[in-house]
Amino acid sequence: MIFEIMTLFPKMFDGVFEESIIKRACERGIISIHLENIRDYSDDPHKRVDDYPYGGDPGMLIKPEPLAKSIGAVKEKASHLSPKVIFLSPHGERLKHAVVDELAREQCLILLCGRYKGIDNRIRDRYVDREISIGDYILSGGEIAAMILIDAVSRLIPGVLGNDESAERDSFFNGLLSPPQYTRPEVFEGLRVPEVLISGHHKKIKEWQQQQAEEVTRRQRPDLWKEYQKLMKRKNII
Ligand code: 4F9
Repeated sequence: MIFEIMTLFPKMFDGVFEESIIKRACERGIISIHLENIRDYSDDPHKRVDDYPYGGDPGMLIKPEPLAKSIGAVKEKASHLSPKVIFLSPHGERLKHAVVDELAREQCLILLCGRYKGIDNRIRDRYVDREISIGDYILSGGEIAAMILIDAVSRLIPGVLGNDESAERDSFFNGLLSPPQYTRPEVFEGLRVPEVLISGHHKKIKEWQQQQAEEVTRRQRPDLWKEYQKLMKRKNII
């Protein structure tokens, strides 16, 4: 998977992908992350990329020309990978496991990070394939949302996680939150690790974990629980 990040602030990405799982995936060539500075595509003598909105609203917008040029250049470079243009924006559909899973099947994602008050809407209309939000709040720009998307998507690409880290046991993978986990010591501040986990009885442990996962999901995320129940009903019918 190639991630192409289009941003006015490439320095924000310094260090973020240089640790742990993402770093290893880059080194192994399973993913690569490229940065493009939108400002480099400005024809303006002062490299200006923003302008006032028509209609007199306060704030500034990113001009369409440097955006179109930068997206065009990257699309051409990656044309053999059928790149998808993703715009990180609070107007988009919410990023959740199912969306992450779909994106992980692509070969190249162009991540467009907006700044100021947004982008000229013609870019949305002409170039954006999918608009994605990480939640109902305003960030200073799309950069941090892009980092989150890259991290979550990368984890679902085959080979990125080692066996010990495998995604199948993560929350959301099977539609449930993961069950509680414990490590040594067996008693901590008077609290014991649930007996079943030290029993060595694998079938019982599995059953307990499934029951706990269902319980935690029902209590903490009734919305997910409803979806899970629907999914189970559908599976029983088939
Ligand atoms: C992007 C907010 C994705 C939530 C982009 C300001 C944003 C955002 N999810 N906020 N620019």
